[in-house]
Amino acid sequence: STTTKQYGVTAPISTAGPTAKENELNDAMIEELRNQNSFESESETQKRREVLATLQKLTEEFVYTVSRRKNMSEGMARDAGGKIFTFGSYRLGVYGPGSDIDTLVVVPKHVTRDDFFTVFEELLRKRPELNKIQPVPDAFMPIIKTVFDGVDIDLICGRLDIPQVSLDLTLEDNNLLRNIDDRDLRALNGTRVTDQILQLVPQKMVFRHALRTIKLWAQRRAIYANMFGFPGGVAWAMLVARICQLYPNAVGAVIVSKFFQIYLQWKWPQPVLLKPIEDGPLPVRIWNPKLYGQDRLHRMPVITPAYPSMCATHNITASTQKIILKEMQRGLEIMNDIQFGKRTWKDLFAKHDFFFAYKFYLTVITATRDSYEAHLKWSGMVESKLRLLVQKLEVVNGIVLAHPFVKPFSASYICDTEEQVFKIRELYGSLDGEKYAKEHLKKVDIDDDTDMVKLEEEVKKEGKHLVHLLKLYIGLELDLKGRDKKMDIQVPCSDFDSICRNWVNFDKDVYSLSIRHVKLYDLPDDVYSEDEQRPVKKESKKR
Ligand code: 3AT
Ligand code: MN
Ligand code: MN
Repeated sequence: STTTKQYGVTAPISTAGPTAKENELNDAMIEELRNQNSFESESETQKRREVLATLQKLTEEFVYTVSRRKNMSEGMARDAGGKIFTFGSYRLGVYGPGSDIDTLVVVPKHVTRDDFFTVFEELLRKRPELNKIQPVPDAFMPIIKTVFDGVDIDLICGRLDIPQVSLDLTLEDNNLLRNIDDRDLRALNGTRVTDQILQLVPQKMVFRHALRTIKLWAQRRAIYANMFGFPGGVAWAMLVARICQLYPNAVGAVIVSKFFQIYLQWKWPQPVLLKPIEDGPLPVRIWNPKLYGQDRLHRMPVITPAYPSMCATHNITASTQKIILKEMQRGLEIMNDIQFGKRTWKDLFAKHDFFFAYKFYLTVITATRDSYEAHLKWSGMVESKLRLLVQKLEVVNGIVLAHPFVKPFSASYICDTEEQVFKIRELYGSLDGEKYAKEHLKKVDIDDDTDMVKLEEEVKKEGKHLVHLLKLYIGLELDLKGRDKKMDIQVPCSDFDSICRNWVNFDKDVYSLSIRHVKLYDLPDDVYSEDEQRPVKKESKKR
């Protein structure tokens, strides 16, 4: 079945169907996705469906219970309904063995978020299938994280200004957004955006295959991370969806190839849109570079299709844009070679070379002498600000590129003395620090199951000190020609330091932050995987 219908804001570039060769290429792509463990088994998917059916029942019980408590009649309480929706990779159909299910619980107006974190939470806790539960009610996106019957489930709540939420409700209607608060608006947004994306692509299966390939490529190349200035899952999905609109009858492999071609030629900052930006009933801001100076600064805007439209890529900086385009160039070259049989899909998914690529790195180190929970808050806050440091660095004379790495590393140590605490905070992030820790400190591995209370008590009883550390890396490409081989990063670093120290809970006796240079050959071993050979300095030939 071919289509000539227009999807999106322009006519398609080509409505041609696949050639025999393109079908072959596509089969090879899907085969490689299989080899890379991108798909899960049918039985695991069946399990997800069962869990979702249970959660739907629990949602109805939740709404019923709250309704009864608020003196509704039996019949009215039943009719109040309640419905779950999904978003994220599960909804898009690009989930793999490790994916969670992002689930939105939609409730009528007499059920509150408070009820969600009390009544619904209680209902969950009563279930024998519940393996883990971690409610986070005070976050920007209030959430209950659970593992239910072995499946990771993220649950958020969205409350509508309607008396009943029936099973046939959809979230398309913009008027549903009237009279709800910002948190509810944000909660509904995830599902509204994913539903729209799926509606706006001509062939869902083609879109899914292409998106799986692009996601895996972006993850392996370390350019998948909204927080650090790269596109996140929703942005990558929209970028792929736009290419699907332009080639409505192409197979996934062709979409991937056109993806690289088109975005390399794109006249950035022209926005990527899946449909014309809609006006709506709320007094909220819609992305509009003509009206808002902030929106004009977006370098590679990718705009969400659901009202109120927003830019999903506002975090991209001058440096991360260069890195993304460089990776796309590499992608394009590999695609050409794949077509000529000179390389294979596996090559597209090769691991990044971040810890080989630069002569100089900066490492940002956070340390906490308090609970692990406090450390997660402090380091999480610093992580979320890292791209501000990148933006300050990339405008320094002599710095061509400031490349943030998308994955933090962490470790916790038991120190015998105050001096050791001081020392590891100074040296962590470098090869020397790694050696020091190995020789003098006791490393503790902390995960979800660690009994932190017990651990902290033991350390205290022995008169020792527990310190939690986290390190982030920024690769620096320098151009010091014609300069006196000096560049001043004092100002950006101290600015960043001040921003972080402004954190509401900051306490200098508990938390620390430092930024240090590390040369390529002084990087610690733990940034390399076992199958990687760390770079070795060639002996300089002295005459
Ligand atoms: P996985 O297959 O689960 O790894 P995903 O695309 O589903 O990929 P997530 O589950 O992390 O990724 O996120 C799903 C959506 O939830 C994406 C984003 O719209 C929203 N989201 C994720 N993390 C946050 C956050 N910290 N704050 C607000 N929204 C978030
Ligand atoms: Mn997810
Ligand atoms: Mn999630």
